Amino acid sequence: MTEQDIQEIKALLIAPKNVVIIPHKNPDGDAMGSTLGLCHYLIKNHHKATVIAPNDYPDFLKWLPGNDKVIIYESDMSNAESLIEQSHIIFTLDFNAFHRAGDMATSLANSKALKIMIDHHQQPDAYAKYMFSDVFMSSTCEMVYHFIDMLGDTENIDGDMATCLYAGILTDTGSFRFPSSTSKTHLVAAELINKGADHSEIYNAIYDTNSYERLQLLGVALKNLRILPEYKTAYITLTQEELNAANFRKGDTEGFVNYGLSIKNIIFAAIFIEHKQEGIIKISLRSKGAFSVNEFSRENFGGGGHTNAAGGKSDLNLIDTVEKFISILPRYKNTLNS
Ligand SMILES: [Mn+2]
Repeated sequence: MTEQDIQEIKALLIAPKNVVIIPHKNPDGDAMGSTLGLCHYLIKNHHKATVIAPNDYPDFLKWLPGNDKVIIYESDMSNAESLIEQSHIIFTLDFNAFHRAGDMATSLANSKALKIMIDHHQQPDAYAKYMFSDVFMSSTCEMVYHFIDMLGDTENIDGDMATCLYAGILTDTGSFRFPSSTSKTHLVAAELINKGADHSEIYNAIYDTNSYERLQLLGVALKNLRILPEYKTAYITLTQEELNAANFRKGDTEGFVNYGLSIKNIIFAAIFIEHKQEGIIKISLRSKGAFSVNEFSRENFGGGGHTNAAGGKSDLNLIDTVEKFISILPRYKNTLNS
């Protein structure tokens, strides 16, 4: 984002605008934190701003300030469509390709509204008039802070904004432990605490929310965990039956994949989750160091993300998906062992 861009955006935001802010499908903490944080900021600056999420998100994010005003596209389509229709500006946050907005993709593509992207994923599409894209950023929430900073307006960040932005930084950095979490990230987090984010309360609200069923499901996942030492790889499977038996709720499997990575000498972890209704296997991939799960997913499982965290999917059944996964590992053996 150039100085020229910033000046143009500033000029654009002088008069009240209708603004729609979109997170990616299956929104996570960073997606909801960044969209809600920006939404509070724009409303405070007299714009009419609304967050429209493509679909619903887990309960552990529903305490975020402003959550009650979020519109879920899937269940409130006509309202969402008319807001998109009337919007002057559309912000797309924490994603960079329309298809990541699920069923909203077509409406976004057809909309004449000016588009601004704030995102830290790789290989952004060129749909936005203004692009703030930086793969070295810890989180989109950190970028929203920098965006407000570039507008010269951090003094207007209040407790609600700070809480939303802090929540997304916390979740996207794995509580500040991923390499993407820099000294700058910590400085932003410190600023957000100064502005009213209660770091301890936010942590509890997000992470100390286990249900008994989720812990039982975690037990099943850990029992299903397999390791392939020659590839420094660990993977977990969960069948639809196992999910049903544990009374699975959206978000329950969040973070399970990371247990594989916590094993000594394992640098690549995967989880394969059966979704009978959609007829697919959802895949989450994590790595440590230089091994790029973004590339691995792009090459084999039609997904992508970041170097150390990516998603993907498979149309094969669960057993065949795992078989495919194991069969392609030899191609990566050198990289995994370097
Ligand atoms: Mn993110």
